[in-house]
Amino acid sequence: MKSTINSIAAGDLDGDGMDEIVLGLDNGLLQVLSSNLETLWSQMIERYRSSPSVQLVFIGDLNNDGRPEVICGSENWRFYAFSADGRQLWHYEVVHPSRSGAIADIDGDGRNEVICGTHYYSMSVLNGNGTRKWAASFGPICRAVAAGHFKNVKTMGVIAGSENGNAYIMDYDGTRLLEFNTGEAVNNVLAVNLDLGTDNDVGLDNPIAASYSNFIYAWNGDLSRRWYSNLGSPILSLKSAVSPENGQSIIIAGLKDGRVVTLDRNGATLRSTDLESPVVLMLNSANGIIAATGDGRLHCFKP
Ligand SMILES: [Ca+2]
Ligand SMILES: [Ca+2]
Ligand SMILES: [Ca+2]
Repeated sequence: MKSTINSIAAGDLDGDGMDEIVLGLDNGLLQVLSSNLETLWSQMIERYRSSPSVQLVFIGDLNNDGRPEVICGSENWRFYAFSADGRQLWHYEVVHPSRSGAIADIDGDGRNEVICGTHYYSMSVLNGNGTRKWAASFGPICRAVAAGHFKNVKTMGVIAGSENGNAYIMDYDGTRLLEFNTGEAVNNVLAVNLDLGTDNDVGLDNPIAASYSNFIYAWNGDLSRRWYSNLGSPILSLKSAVSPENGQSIIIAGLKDGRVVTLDRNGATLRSTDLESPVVLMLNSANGIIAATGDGRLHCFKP
């Protein structure tokens, strides 16, 4: 069944050491392919409050059995969880279409939570069984979420990027710690250990937000500003990696003007590559960064 692919994820669902591929399709199909691209299972999401279009897919262990489950968020106002072999486990109505999500053990109890960002004024955090833990109100539109150990190694904070131009940081229990206005939509956020590979590395992460305003910001765990940088074009995609040269963190930003800019851990530009078309998506892979550009081309390069 041909349809636009809205989201893609990869992980070893059956434990054979090879990654399966999870696709979220615009026609409502959630599809799991083997590493040689045979369909292992699929589920057609139903129409509910709106179209069943699958907006995002991700993978993580929800029930602590060491095997991943598959989570998807749909335009139909629901998030769904499926077992690795395709049985539906639960769905949860987040009220308004799904726009972003993540899985992480934010309260440090050894079990993962599911973070669900919507097109409306909310972001919900669910227990692994699909029941609600807490919700944060902001927005409209939660474009991106990431969880990291910002303050301590036990619990995690959540950074969310909103269409309203703000980055928000919440503590593990939903307490809002920071609201910062970048002036334009924040479509990408990350949690990255910027001290990795240095004498200052204590295993903590830094919240990072990238804006359509051309600016990228990084904070410390005490939420003081660590650095910011003007990349000269709206930031459409964002990834982090570890530099093979020195083992330190690097940030890779895909820009509307077609450049991919690699920043060091202090926000200084290391290099810039011109892909000549807006860099709409990037993916980390064993071969390097895979970038999709607006002219329909894929590029693979070392960051
Ligand atoms: Ca596998
Ligand atoms: Ca599991
Ligand atoms: Ca937990």
